[in-house]
Amino acid sequence: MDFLSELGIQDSNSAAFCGTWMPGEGAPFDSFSPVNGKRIATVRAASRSELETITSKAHEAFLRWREVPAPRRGEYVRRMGEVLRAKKEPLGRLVSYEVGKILEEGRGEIQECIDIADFAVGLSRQLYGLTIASERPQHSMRETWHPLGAVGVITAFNFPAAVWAWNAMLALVCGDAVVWKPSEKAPLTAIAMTKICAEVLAEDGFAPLVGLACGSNEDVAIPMTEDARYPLISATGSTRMGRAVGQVVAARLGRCLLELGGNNAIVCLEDADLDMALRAVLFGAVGTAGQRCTTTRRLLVQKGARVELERRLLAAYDQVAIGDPLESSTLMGPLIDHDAVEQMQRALQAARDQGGEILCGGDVIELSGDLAGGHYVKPAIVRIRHDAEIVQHETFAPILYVIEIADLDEAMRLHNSVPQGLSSAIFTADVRAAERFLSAIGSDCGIANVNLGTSGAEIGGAFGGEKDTGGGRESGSDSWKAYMRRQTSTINWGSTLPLAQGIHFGD
Ligand code: UN1
Repeated sequence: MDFLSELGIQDSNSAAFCGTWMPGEGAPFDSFSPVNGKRIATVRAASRSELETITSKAHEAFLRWREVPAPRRGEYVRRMGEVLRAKKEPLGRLVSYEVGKILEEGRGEIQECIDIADFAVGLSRQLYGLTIASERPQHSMRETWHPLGAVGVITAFNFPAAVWAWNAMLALVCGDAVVWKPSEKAPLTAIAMTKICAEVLAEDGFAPLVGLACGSNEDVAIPMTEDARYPLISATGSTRMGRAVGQVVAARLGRCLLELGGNNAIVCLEDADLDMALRAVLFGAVGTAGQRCTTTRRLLVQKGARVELERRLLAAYDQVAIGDPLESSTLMGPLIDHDAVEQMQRALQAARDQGGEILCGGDVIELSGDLAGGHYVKPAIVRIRHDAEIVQHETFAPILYVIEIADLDEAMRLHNSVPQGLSSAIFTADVRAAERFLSAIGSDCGIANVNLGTSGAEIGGAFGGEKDTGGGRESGSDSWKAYMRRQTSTINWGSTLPLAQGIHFGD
């Protein structure tokens, strides 16, 4: 476990950072590895009063930070990206060991942090506003973007570094502070990331800009969402959690950026390249053990391709090496915990009860030796009717529902008939079908791809989805606008005072 010491993780660690590490007065808890169920280290949670200090220090730091020119803020983020590059390997290993994704994906997750840091550096010189033609003579109008304040970032276990980085790197160049409430299932990755990024900011007294408060919902998440010193709460997790956060933040007229559940489908038409479709479905459904919000959960396959694609999928699933995520030959590591295994079993039972046929997998696997006590399962393929109720739900596990469709019309209707709207994809060689899938009458998701899968988005695009997915957009494109406040200014450089809309008032 050299990576733990390389990242400064000790046997007992504070998860309360306000520019300096605080005692961590909340109830201590352990971070367990899903690889073998073993305790990795103890974490001392942030108490409610520590959160108060973290919030006020972040806010104070923000008041100074907002005056630093944006390109200079970008310079700090550039240096964070450099340290992340240097620490990519131990960080990737920690992600892999703490949440169970395979090392290749753990490394990919840190690469995603580096990529967004690079993006944010460029952005720091491109926080463009507008100039607008005024209807009044000798007037000019413009729109500028200003820093917002401290952003509360609540993240899930499955992307324990990258989702924070999407938020933090943009927020920092936008002139904001960030206070992070990570998942209690992945606190060590959060501690390591905070240590690395705070060090870059510390030289100039800006370390409180990256506050960390890992603790219970009562002590941390709820007070953060209620606190007007957080003009923006960015939350990633279940739709249930997002609904609760959204209501509390809306009640105080704060802003929310929500990234919630997905129920992502790949549509595969008869004219598709089945080799490509196969690989995309495999990565989308089995990658990260089905624990991405972008995981492929439904395969809507046209009648003429179903038998062949099922055959190839069954052969491919049979070859999936399940085991230690840190071993290079492994393709699928464990689920995050015992609860996740149980939820998968419950979903499979519901699928059976609703007429689904389990084509393969679903079994719980007890591995021995170093992996005894880990939460391993076999990925499942279930052939099912689309009107089975279970298909409406996101189960955070590797279950792929295969649904036969007659044509593109039926595919699109069924595709959009679930409450969630995150990611989607179509495999076809027909440009008309592809464009229709991407059109206003096509996929209703925030992400819609052609001839590639539902997961593994690049950071350059805006990431997020519609309906029960929450409507937020993070990461690339113009997502940065969520982290700033917009100001419209009209400047009168003449010596009369004409009113807009041609109104005469007392003259
Ligand atoms: C998530 O699962 O919360 O597109 C994020 C993807 C990754 C991000 C997933 N880049 O699959």
